[in-house]
Amino acid sequence: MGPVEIYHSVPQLSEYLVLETSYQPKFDFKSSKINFPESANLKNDMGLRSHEQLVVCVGVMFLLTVCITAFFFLPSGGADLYFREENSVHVRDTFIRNEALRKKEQEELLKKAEEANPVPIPKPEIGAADDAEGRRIFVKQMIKFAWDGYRKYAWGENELRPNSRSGHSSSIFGYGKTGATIIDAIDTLFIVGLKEEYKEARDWIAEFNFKDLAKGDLSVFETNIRFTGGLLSAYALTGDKMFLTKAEDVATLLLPAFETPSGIPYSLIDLQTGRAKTYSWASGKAILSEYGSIQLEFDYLSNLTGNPIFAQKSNKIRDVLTAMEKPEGLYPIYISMDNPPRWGQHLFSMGAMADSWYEYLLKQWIATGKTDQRTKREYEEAIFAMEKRMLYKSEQSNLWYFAKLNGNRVEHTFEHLACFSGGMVVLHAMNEENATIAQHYMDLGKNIGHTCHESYARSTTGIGPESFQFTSSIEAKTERRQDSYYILRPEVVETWFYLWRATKDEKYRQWAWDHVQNLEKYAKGNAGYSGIRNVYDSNPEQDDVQQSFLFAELFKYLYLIFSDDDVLPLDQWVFNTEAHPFRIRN
Ligand code: DMJ
Repeated sequence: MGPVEIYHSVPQLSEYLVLETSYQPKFDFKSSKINFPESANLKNDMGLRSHEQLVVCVGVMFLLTVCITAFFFLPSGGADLYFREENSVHVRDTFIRNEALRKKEQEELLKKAEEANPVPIPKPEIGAADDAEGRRIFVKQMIKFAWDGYRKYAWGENELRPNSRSGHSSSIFGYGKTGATIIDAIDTLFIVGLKEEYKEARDWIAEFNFKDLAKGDLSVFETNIRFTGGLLSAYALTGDKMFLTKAEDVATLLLPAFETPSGIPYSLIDLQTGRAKTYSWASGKAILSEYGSIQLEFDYLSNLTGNPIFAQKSNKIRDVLTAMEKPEGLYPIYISMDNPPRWGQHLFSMGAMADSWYEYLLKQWIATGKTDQRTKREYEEAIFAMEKRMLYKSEQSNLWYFAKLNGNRVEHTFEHLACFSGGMVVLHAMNEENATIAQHYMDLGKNIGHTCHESYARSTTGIGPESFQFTSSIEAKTERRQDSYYILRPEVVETWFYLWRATKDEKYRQWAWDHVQNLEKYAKGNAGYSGIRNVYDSNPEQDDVQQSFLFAELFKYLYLIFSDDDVLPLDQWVFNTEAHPFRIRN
């Protein structure tokens, strides 16, 4: 399969030229004349004599000649290997023509920078971007800034500490340095047209040997959605087979986790020994969002490689769940590893530990070209049961949210993670033939998008907390210190993205832009972006972690919301839960 037909907007000259150029004389190639803008004439009026004008003219002519000669005769840097000609960024090529010289200059600059005391990085003029194109370019610049920090201070590590300027990792990655950011970011780098950055990431991945790098217990779910998913989408976007081989390697290493009596996989695996286990705190149980979010990647992988093993593993999980009785149609979070398995405690949620199970039911139906009717039916039944038992509207502001259920006890709390559900139901509406059902889910999606926006608007920073409550005294806010943080999560912007695509209501773009500005204000660190510890603090402390999903998800959705709809059209692409796009089958 060759590179796909993805609209790849060619970045404009203005992206690279930040200087105001309107005061410079312009060379008219047709008439071979130099035209001075009005402001230049002003100078004339202010006293340039004719021989001085002549000197300026000759000088400008000379400079233009040098530039044109350099443009046409210096050799190409060859960074276009993986790009179609129509996607190439010609303006930028002038910067990469003399690769050797550029590298030398870069090394010298780096040396100088390292010798000097760190200088605070100026914050860009965020007020300047006042249309979608300018905002899209601004997001691209944010991506470049965050990537440069990772590249310089944490290359090959899982994540970056943007303020300490060092590597960071969390337990989901084990304790090896497996370059999670590189793999999670590569599709975004490609989509936004950061060519050199993409090329460098691609070269690193070509040498990537997961088994050698991974150490300790890794999360099967996170490895699947970030690594297998990231590599699959890189393949889907570029047609570069290397990515597919790597995706298959990663997924193959996960297979021992599926060797359980029921086929429901363990949560953790040590790739060196193949030993797998559940979390120590989960009392020997597996977790719905984890074992339920395998099928999109595994099914796609089998489909692309012709190797049936992956689809067999994910279908087995689905079969086991189909056969089980669901309490009032709901899916509890915990399940035992026996055959047949038993549900654990009756805890139900649209957020943590449950979320992507529902998302994958819907998206698997879409990914199969809407042929998998069993999946569609199970999705509809699950959402219907949740609407019936868990959907509430707040008393004062009429804000809609899915509460949590513990047995029959209702907890009126909604998580940032659960905000993804607005986008999910909108995606359902966009794919639903029955107009009444479609309208119902479009309305629900709008309501959830609004609730999640309120959780942002009601905080001091304009950024929403990890989790918020609905009580007689507060709505869409939290008074719990432990729930007040924000770790660059994408779910709220994700929902606004789907709403934007479905409705074209400008308010969703505006909300996304507000978030961009708040990220600049509160989450921007020295060499990247960081989470913040308290969204209700006017001067919030940063947590010094640049999560890999910042690139995979938040940046991608922000970039897409300011792009045209033919950048990853939703009738051709479906996003996995880490926002890695996969091709929808015919
Ligand atoms: C991502 O890793 C995925 O979206 C996952 O499904 C849950 N949420 C995180 C980011 O918040």
